[in-house]
Amino acid sequence: MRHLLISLLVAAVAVTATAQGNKADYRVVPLPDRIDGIKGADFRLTEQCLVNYPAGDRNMERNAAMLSQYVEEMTGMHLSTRPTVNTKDRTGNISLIIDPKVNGDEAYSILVTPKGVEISGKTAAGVFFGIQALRKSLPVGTAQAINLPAAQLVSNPRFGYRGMHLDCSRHFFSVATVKRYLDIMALHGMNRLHWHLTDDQGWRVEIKKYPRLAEVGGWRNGTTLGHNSPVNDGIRYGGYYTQEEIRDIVRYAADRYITIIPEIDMPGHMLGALAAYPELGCTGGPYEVWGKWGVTDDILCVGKDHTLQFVKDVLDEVMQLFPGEYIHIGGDESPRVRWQECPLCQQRIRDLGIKSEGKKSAEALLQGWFTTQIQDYLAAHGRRIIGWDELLGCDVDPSATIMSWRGAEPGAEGAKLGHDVVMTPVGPLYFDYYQTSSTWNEPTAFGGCNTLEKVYNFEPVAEDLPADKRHHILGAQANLWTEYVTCEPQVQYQVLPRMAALAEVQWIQPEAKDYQDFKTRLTRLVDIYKLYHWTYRAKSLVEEDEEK
Ligand code: TNX
Repeated sequence: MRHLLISLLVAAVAVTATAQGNKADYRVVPLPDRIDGIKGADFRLTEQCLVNYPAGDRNMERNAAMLSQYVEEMTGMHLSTRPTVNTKDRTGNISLIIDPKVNGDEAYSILVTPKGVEISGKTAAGVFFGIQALRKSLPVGTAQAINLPAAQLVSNPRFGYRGMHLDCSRHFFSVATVKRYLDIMALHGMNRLHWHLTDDQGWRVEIKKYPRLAEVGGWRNGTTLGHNSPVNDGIRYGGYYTQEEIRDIVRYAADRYITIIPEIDMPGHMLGALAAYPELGCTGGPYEVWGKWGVTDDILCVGKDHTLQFVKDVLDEVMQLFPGEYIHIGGDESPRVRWQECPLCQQRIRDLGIKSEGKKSAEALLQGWFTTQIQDYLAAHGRRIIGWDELLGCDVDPSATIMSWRGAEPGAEGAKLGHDVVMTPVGPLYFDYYQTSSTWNEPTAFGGCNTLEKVYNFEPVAEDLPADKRHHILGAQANLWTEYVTCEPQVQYQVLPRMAALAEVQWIQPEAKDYQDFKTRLTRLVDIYKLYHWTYRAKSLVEEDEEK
């Protein structure tokens, strides 16, 4: 009897859970611009529904396959995909549609009526973001049917540049890890991966013309423990991506409408290359791939023509691998002490007639000259450069896009000078920083404190930026530097759930933002993190940090 009662009780709870759980909820992260209810019954999503896509459109075919895969992962229901030419096939099904009337290149519109679901975009990318929204509105858990309330959703991302960065130099991450990072970005509606591939601690991209870059520059003999302690683990560490692997990753990203922006950091952060080819430095070495963190004085010698040729050769191969418009050429943290003492660099300064101007030293302007050479070279190949905000101190051409990292002010300054700008200020967009002020039980991080709430409340466009300069703010990006990030679960922990907060910064209008409301919606997004066994900081969902 007692057993029967308990089983009945369990059954009753299970039934209620399914009844509640089997309804879609369109209040996802990022929140759509509009969710308008429509009169009429719910649409019932079952395994009988097909995913229609326009016949002959390869991108839409892939979109359909991905939607089908997502639904299966989330609910266990398998939906078949079908190429269609006829609009009457839409009844009872989900249809993916290219519709030039949708307002915005990456915007989506979702129409749910009792008769079917239509996900429309002006482009296949827009449809893909609509697919993500629909996917996120589904409850996680095995189901035979899900009710989708009749409604019309529309959303158009506020910014065109919605980025995440990943440093694969300080620590090296496998192809599978990078692909999962791209999957996480896709779930959050992001479209740019800034991939930091070279630095003092390791060169991570195969360059055929200079094989020692990866073979020698890709490996260090040990790594300091903690924040530059005197203890080095003495363990040889490294790795690199072959060109074939890079192509595979670029394709994987493109399938998710993510453009990869590779960063080859120059003229500083180059010890990996100097260890491989010491003639590229001012002193000639010997150099070692660094087992410490920070900024080294050893940088490229730009007094030698050979160095310029080397950089161009490397960029030739990089351009072959990465079809996107932008190449990130770094430019940050480049001490000029070697240049001050290097006869060849000083000769270059004289030959070019460079003179210091006010606060700008001759060596700073030499970096500007070097950057311009590279910028012109890339421009001749139809590419544009992005660089860190240090470039503002080197008189570079306004056609260079600036990444504002030392706070938000350099970004505003750059925009006023006519540069396009991506906002990625240390506070709050450095995801290598702690996400709480009480760090005792946290994995070691760089320092600082960028809480979920701080990220959520970030506003990329400075209030006092003149109206005619505002269009220069292309968007925002969070950076994951990996000095202290050693494995994939830690990569995920640092970015989740802060990426969700960033996604709302990138997608929705400031007046639509509401942190408390975001947090209630976030719990359902986290159900998806759990489904995929992604590591995330659970405490950020419940606790309020005193340091907001
Ligand atoms: C500064 S951001 C750097 C990186 C470090 C990071 C640590 C930037 C352009 N340079 O080299 O990894 O700080 O937070």
